[in-house]
Amino acid sequence: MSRARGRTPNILVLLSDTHSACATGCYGSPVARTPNLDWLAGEGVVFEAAYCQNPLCVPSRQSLVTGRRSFQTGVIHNDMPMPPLRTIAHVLKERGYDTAALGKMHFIPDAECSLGQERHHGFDRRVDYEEFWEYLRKERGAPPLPGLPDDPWRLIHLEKKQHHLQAPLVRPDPVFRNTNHPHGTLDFEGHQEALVLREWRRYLAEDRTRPFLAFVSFQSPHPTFLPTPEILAQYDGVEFPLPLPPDENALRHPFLGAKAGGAKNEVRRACLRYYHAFVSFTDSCVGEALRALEESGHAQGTLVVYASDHGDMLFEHGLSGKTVMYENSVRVPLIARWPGRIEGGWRYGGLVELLDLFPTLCEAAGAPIPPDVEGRSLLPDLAAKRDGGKEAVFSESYPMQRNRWRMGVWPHRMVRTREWKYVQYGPERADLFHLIDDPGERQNVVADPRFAADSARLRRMLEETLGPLPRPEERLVSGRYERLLEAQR
Ligand SMILES: [Ca+2]
Repeated sequence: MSRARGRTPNILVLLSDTHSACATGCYGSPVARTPNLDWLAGEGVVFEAAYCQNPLCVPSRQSLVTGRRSFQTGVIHNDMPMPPLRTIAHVLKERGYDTAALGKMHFIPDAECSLGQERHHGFDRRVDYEEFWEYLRKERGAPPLPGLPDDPWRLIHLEKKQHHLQAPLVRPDPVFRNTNHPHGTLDFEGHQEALVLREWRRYLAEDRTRPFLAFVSFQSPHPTFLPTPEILAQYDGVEFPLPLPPDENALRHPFLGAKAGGAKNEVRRACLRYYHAFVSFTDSCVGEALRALEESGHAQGTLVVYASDHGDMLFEHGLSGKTVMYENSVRVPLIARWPGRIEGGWRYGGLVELLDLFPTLCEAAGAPIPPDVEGRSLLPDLAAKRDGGKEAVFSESYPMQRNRWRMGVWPHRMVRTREWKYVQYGPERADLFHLIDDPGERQNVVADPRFAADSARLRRMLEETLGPLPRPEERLVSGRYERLLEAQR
């Protein structure tokens, strides 16, 4: 699309955390109430098959903002600092953009490398954990936390401090008494989203001659699940069917089996209720952000994208949480709306990856696409209303030190084509699912000699894109960072 056809657009990226595509009305969920995302979907384009590059918070986000895969950013798990790579904000700033990242970006500070000086990564404006902590203390009366510094440059597990600060404001549900996550209710004002949306309205109200790139980024629906009481009440009486019990493949799986099963059905049902209510909370925040955009008069000239960093298993295959390559964990919602430039109200069935957003936003802004980014711009397909997509999409996951006992030491790598999903767990184990005949991923056919050629072809595709199987990740973690972690124990 040539820029001559319109003004340089504003760009709003609405990002959530842990929102599985399957838990969205416009993705066919029979129970999720997501009226604002459904509205956006009706106005824009819904990507049916969008995949994150690493189903874990920090690596997924750093991949999205740099347009590179995890093995290229080197940020392969949550405790790793963001290296000084160029982000989409650096590139668009050179094109004349005002850049802001309001809310959770999950840049881990590299205390030794940057001495705390670089937390912006190209964004002119940041509202981050330290602003939220100050907000909780000064405006919500959260008590100080002895033993935890206010300086985020001295903390690695930023969310942990947030949960501690929020705890006195939370009303936990007794059903979760004996679980790791005491899900419950929390009023809107106790959420990071309250501050982020307030700052977003302020940002929109400022006089600005330059176009903006703004990330408005929500912590929800990441656990702990803390919907407001009003939104939780919308799910009163809703029946949440439990997924099928884990299949043979999952139970016997050397890396997933130990994680399968566990929670009581009563707790699972309550978890699903709280999760979906928290998704509805996210949806209401999306609605509020879009209303603010509309009221500012900018909506017509703004490209809006909604995405999430990864999903959640929601007890499919007996699993909860993320980091695995099943659909609930790696497939994410992705919706784009650009009034007047992209025809709305249709669904894009082709395979796409979150790292395609980097070149897409560059092209929309009229900025040159850096030659070394991995993704492919979606704009030509969107402009032509053409359902293209990639031959294959990829995701990586590197078991962290603390879950090695069940996930092994080797990287888990996925390639997905229209027909197949192949997951490699180091040199010794792989899963192969035929997604057309087996969309639930319950028949692992990797040992079936009829599909040996398919397995070999998919393994080659993995190596061509992600390189040869790397050594266990312990050798990829820098000694510098290990020492920092050690100092905090
Ligand atoms: Ca996340």
